[in-house]
Amino acid sequence: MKLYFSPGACSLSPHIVLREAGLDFDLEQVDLKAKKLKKTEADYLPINPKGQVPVLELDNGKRLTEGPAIVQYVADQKPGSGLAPAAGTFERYQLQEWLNFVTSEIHKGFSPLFRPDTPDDYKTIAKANLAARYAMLDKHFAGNKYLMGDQFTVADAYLFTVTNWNNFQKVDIGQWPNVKAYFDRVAARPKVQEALKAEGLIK
Ligand SMILES: N[C@@H](CCC(=O)N[C@@H](CS)C(=O)NCC(=O)O)C(=O)O
Repeated sequence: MKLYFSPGACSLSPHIVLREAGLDFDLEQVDLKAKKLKKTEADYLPINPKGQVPVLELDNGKRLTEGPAIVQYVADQKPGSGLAPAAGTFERYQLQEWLNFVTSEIHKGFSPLFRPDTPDDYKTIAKANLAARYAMLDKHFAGNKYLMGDQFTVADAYLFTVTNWNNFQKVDIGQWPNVKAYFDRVAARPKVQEALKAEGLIK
């Protein structure tokens, strides 16, 4: 398997999940601005016409895009890992509920903040929207170790990845103490540390 990624981008989520699942995989870095592979400078759009990471390429050449789909595929390769509840169970839909929340309310809530052409007034609104989401999550983490309770799942890899972007936006997550404790708890996981090191995000 091969994961197309860009350091610190949302592709960090499937990167963490691949390591947590203990699967063999290669990493291929993408230059998202140039839409080229970093190593060979080959065009990236034939690989993913969306021009985005992540892409998971299977050994048979098939490709999967969209982070929430990729992390579930990876988790299902290791059913005993606890990374996702079994397909068809109510708990699996609860996992999808969280993945959808993270993707639509948090991940895409951040996107305008990273665009140089977003008007400052809109950035203020986007930051307020995100703050409201994190205030809700702070209440959740007052009584839960992870999104799904006691068990670390793929939804945590995703929420950790996007919550890390607060650093780039100079937003102090210490204002939500339970979110901060959750973030530190996930960051301390050995496989998360490995992924952060492999992407050059920590030494
Ligand atoms: N809906 C996609 C969004 C992926 C996405 O937003 N990727 C960003 C990095 S976090 C990207 O590749 N941006 C470059 C671009 O859109 O040109 C998913 O959930 O996987």
